[in-house]
Order: sequence, then C-alpha cells, then structure tokens
Amino acid sequence: MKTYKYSDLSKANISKLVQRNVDPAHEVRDAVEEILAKVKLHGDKALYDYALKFEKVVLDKLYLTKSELSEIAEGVSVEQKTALDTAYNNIYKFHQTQLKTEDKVETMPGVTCWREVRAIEKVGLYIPGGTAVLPSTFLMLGIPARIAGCSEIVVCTPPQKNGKVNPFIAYVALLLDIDTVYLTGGAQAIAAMAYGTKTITKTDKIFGPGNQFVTKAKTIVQSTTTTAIDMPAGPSEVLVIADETANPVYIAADLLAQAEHGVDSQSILVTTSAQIAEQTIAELKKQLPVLPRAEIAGKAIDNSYIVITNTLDEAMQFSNEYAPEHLILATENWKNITDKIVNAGSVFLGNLTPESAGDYASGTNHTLPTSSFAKAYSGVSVDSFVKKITFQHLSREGVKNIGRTVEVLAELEGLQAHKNAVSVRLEKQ
Ligand code: HSO
Ligand code: ZN
Repeated sequence: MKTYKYSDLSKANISKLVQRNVDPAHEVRDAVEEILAKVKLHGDKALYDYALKFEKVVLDKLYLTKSELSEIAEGVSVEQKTALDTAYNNIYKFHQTQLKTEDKVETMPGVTCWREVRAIEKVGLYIPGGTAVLPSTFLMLGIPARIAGCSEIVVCTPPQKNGKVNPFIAYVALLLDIDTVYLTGGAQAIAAMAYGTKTITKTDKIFGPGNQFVTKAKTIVQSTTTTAIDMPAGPSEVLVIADETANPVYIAADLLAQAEHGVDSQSILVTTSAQIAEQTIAELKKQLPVLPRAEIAGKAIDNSYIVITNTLDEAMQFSNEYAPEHLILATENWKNITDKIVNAGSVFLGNLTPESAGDYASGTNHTLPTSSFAKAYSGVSVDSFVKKITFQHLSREGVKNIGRTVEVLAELEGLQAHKNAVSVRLEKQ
C-alpha cells in the first residue's frame, strides 16, 4: 500500500487521491444502451435471450413462485436461518422508527400546512448475483420497502446455472413475504423494471447495487424514463481513521473485509501514527494470503493507500474530502471527533465496531452512497421508499389573513390570475 504524508500533499494532490472512477468507459455505455433498447423492443423474449447469453441458462419461465421459493429455501440450515432471522429483526427494528408522522403547522391563524407520507407504489429491487450473492442486500432493500408499505415489490436477480436462485435469497423472499422473484440480472433487469415487460411490472423507482453495467443502466433509465433510482452506486469503499489507541489486527481485518468485495474496492487508512501504519501493513501481509478471495482483495489493496496525518483533526479533514461510504473511527477517542464528520455514508465508532456488523445485522442499512456521493446523498432508508406530500388548508380566517400578501406578491410578479384566485375568495367573505 502506498503511504503519503498529509503535510506533503497539495490541494491538487488531495483532489486526485480522493477521486474515484465514477464514469466507466464508453464501451459500458454502448453495451448497456443496446441491452436497454432490446428489452424495450422485445420485452420478455430479450430477457430469455440474455439469460442464455450471460448466465448460460435456458429458462422455461422468468420467475419463481412462492412454493418454488419455499422448496429452495429448505436448503438453509437452522443456524443460517437463525442468523438471517436475527438480521431481519434488527434491521426491521431500526428502520421501523423512521416512519414518523409530522406535526401540522399553523403558519398564520387559519392557515395550516403539513406533510403526509405515502409509499411509492411500485418499487424494483435489484439483488446482484456475480462473484458474491448477497441475501443481506435483499434484507436491506426489502425491509424498508415493506415498512413503507409499497404495494408492489418487484425483485430481480440473475438466475444460477440451474435456473433457480440460491437458498438464502429464497429464504429472505419468504421472510419478506415476496411472492415472486424474477430471474433476470444485469442491465436487462434494470431495463425490465424501467420499461416493463409482459411478465415484469414497470416500477416507479429502482433500488440496489450492481456492477458497472447495472449502474450505467440505472443512470440511463433515470434520465430517460419516469422511473427514479435510489442513488448512483460505485465500487464499495471504507476509510479507517486510526490513532495510537487502535489495534492494527482489527484495522487490517476491516480493510480486507472491504477489499474482498471487488478488485475496484478501496480500503483507505488515515492515521496519526506511523507505527500503526507499519503494523497494519504487516498484518495485511499475514491476513490477506489465507483469504478465499485473496486475489480480489489483493488487487483492491493494491489500489488503496495510507495517509499519515499529524492530528485526528487533519485525518477528519481528509476523510471529509474523500466522503467515504463507510467511515471507521478506530480510536478510543472517537467521542472527541464525531462532531467533525461532515461527509460519510455510515460511521462505525471505536475499536470494537467493525463495518461487517452494519453490513449484515446491527440494524443500519448497507446500501450507501459511494464515490464521494456521501457529500450529497444519504443511504437507503424508509425515506427512500416514500414520498412526503404537502397539504394545506385555509379557513375563512386563513384566507383573510393571508389574502393581501398573496395579492401583492402575485401583482409584483405580474400574474393577475393568481391574484384573482385569492380576490374572488376575499370578496365572498
Ligand atoms: N459492504 C457492502 C455491503 C455488504 N457486505 C453486503 C457484505 N455483504 C456495501 O455497503
Ligand atoms: Zn461489505
């Protein structure tokens, strides 16, 4: 891992270091545009064709029913079920509190304004297959969708070679009371959920991470259809801030947990202690080679780096500039610096709080803004699955109180009809 001294870095150096590859090559765009066009034109037929082309599977139908899912889910052991149940319960508990009713506000006597929450009706959840199948992502998207009360939840995931899904995905579908799982992946799944096909409903908003094809497809449909997306997703990343009170064994483990996601993942260490940096590098050398996904993690670690700062404040300045998806404060002094966090997707406090806890089971959502989008986006929550509609009511007293103000403002904007809409009501009083 390359090591930099913060004090040696110019502003330009820092901007370069924190830059992530957000816009993949044009070949991705061209390939995705072709897939989108085919699905738009040929619907289900294109999905069958792509299943054969990409997943090498001849599907006899594009979905699994609840009874098929129940059968597949029998492959989950009791211990695995318990773990998935516990994660489900914690995530549910944490997200449930996000559904809040706001107070009505009387801005002037007789003028009342408020917001009410309504679920987005049709949502599409994309559950990636690829090098790792992630039932945890299904929980992270399905639970807030259920809590929000979305009336239709379309779930797409790439089929396995046997034309099914893995047992954990099937079990989570049952936990979430999902009747149908659609067997389509990649950009074609995003196209199906954005345009609709004979079998798959067109959705209002698409959620979920994926490879660069999925991400590109999401960004294209967002700007060319009426389907929204959760957020632009890039490769996963973690930034660990550590001082001399940190444990290099834990830091290395956390950096590797991130690195094993993909070769383009980033695991950044920012530390006030050169000794911790050295010990972490030594630990990485010990822990990396024995990982089953050592090849992937090794490549990601090669893309990553360490920054040595003089103070924790400086470390935080760098982190805010980087705006990490995950921020770990590997220090006993975390309480002194949390106020200074400005940009981060999800934060893990102290030496005993690994990112893995949040990835799976503590309760927070793991669908988070990457590629510095944490500067402007929040992670997925129940809010992502709802709209907040504003309401207002004017009583007779309210029209009287606000009437002249609206008339004057309409007049100064030269919008006579706006003024009239109030005047006719004032006249009646
Ligand atoms: N770290 C990933 C989520 C995940 N980790 C799923 C394991 N499974 C993105 O936040
Ligand atoms: Zn993870």
